[in-house]
Amino acid sequence: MVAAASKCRTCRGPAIIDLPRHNANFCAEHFIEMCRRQVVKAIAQFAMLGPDDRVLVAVSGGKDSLAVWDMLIDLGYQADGLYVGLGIGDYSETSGGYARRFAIERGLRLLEVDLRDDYGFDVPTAAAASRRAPCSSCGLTKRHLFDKAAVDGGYTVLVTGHNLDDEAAVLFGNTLRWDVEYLARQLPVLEARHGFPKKVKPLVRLTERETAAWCIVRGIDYLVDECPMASGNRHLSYKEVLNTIEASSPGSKASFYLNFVDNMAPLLVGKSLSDGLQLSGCSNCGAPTTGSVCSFCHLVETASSHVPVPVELLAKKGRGSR
Ligand code: Q46
Ligand code: ZN
Ligand code: ZN
Repeated sequence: MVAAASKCRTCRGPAIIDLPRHNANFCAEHFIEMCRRQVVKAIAQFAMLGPDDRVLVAVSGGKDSLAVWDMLIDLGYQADGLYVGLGIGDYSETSGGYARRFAIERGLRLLEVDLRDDYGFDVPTAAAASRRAPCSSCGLTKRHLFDKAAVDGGYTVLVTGHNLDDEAAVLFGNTLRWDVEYLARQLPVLEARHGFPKKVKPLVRLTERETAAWCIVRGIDYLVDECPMASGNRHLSYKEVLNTIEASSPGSKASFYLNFVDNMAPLLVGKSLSDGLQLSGCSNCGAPTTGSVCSFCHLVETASSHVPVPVELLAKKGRGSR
């Protein structure tokens, strides 16, 4: 991770990580301090959380969601976790184990929803039944279940572990298409509206390499494997492109995303068509929707009556899209 003789920028002790975008190396203690500083800065800059908020963290068992949960607890917030079992074969079995162990070891509360047990289908079956890309059915499902758990549980904020690499890759895709609708909504905070909870992304100032290093230094065991249905996901190739640019020009990724948020996003306020949409309650589940039945209830109806599809059948098709 770092050259043997490198010294920490803060204390001049032996460094454990080099961060070219900060033109600095850090020891474990001061790396943790730097991460905390970045998260505190993001929370303050975008008014993400207050001391009285009841926080629900969407937890997958991967590094980002466990890191953000750990950081919020470390910073003194009251935060429960939510794990959604997506039924993606062994991947889901294993990821659930990491989330549960993390919660048990720290005495934290983890809510769980299981797609197959609670709704009678899983992500591979939903993808096949609806003829949608796996990540599209999965994303729709997660958004619905996260929102529902937050609202039903009386949580005031829903936290996700999206990091700088995730947000920069999504921004890159939206910019390639000049998709103003998505660009106008690509903010680290979405306020509560129309029955949706407030949603925040406290890790937007940290890269995925940094969240992985946070987990290693803090002794957090996380699922390293990629989801088997992620192959072909366009955002993975956008991340590669951005990493190539970052390697020759450190700091590009952060300025691409953070300067968008500071300089460009304010110009897009009010440009999202969805801001003006009239939403009513889904006639089946009550969730906010533009039609009479929400997309999730449509998906439940189609997928729960479909013969179960094993993950192996779809995993290699690489039709992912988030
Ligand atoms: S879990 Fe779901 Fe991701 Fe797997 S199917 Fe795609 S969206 S890649 S974060
Ligand atoms: Zn140090
Ligand atoms: Zn519904």
